[in-house]
Amino acid sequence: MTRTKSYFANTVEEALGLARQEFGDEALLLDSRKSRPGEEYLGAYEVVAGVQEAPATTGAVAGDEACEDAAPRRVSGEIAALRRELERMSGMLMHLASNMTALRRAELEPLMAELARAGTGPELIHQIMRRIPERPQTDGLAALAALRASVIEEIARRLVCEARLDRDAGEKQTVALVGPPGSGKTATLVKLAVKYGLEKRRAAAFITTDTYRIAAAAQLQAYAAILGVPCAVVEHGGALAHALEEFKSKDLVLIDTPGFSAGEWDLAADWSRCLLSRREIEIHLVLSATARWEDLERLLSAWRIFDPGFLIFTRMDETAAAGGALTAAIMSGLPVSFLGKGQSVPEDIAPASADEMLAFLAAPVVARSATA
Ligand SMILES: Nc1nc2c(ncn2[C@@H]2O[C@H](COP(=O)(O)OP(=O)(O)O)[C@@H](O)[C@H]2O)c(=O)[nH]1
Ligand SMILES: [Mg+2]
Repeated sequence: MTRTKSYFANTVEEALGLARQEFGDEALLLDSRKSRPGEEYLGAYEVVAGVQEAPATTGAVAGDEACEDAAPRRVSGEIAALRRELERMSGMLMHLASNMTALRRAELEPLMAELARAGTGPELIHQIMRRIPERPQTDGLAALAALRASVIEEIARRLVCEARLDRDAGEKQTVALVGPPGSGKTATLVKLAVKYGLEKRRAAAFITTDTYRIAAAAQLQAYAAILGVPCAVVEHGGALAHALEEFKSKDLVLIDTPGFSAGEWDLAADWSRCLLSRREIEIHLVLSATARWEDLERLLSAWRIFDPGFLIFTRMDETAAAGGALTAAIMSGLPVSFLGKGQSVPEDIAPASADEMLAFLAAPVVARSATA
């Protein structure tokens, strides 16, 4: 099958050139003549050129426009060349991307190591690192500083700090502190009573359910006597309800609880039911900031029976690297209400702040402990 087309130009040579541009070298000169009157404006000569085509396999449209389904070899050659070029470019891009990732990983590694040294849990480290955006196009030190800032920002975004004891006189609140033995519940309770009760002219009262350890209740009673705050010692749920009724006119009622240990979980479960049955009680779980994430994770899981609404970390003064506490706060999803920073009552407590919990990241941990 021959496909034909007319070309006009001022010389036969030129018209044939046009035909070859379209059909390639296979273009055959079928006819040439002077242009017919009325067509001279297209060129002095008309050349009729043709090319032998393979028969169409599909129902192709015949004629000059029907060239899609039988692309000349030149076109298919060009397509093949383009494909090769695209493959080469995509290979280059992949190589570049893997170089960038390796570069980024190398820059992140010291930060990951720093977080791990500070006791941060591995799951949290990986979560954070995955979220760090591509490094900005800056030079060495500035890039590292920007990377550190991104890490701090990403952690801070996940950390919730919320201390809700700063209320006006007349607003009522009941707070229970629960947690493992020696975590600092009683000391924290007294600090809170002074800061958010006495200093704010809010009437405070203590209740302790800790009748299981020798002198545990006596310790709180001694503080109560010094501060002039009433203190009820309760041994069971009924007595707790009675004490809450007795203190219903108080603004701030603070409940101390025993530090249940392994083997006392039946007792803990009884008290958790008691506390949880009173919806007005805010439960704060008190944990030490010096504990490792692995230990805090177990404690969080064990103390979940109290369904705490907040976390308090004590002993912030005893560690320069509270990565475990940070991980506990973020992984539990619980807001941190207060940070204990020493034994002095009431000075050594403050509402939790992300700045303080992330302070260990502001400067390399090694440098900080060297100057401490
Ligand atoms: N260094 C330091 N010691 C604390 C802090 N909070 C509590 N403590 C001390 O930890 C010890 C146990 O505290 P306590 O309140 O009796 O713990 P509880 O068993 O949970 O009631 C006491 O000597 C407290 O003074 C803190 O933030 N920093
Ligand atoms: Mg105690």
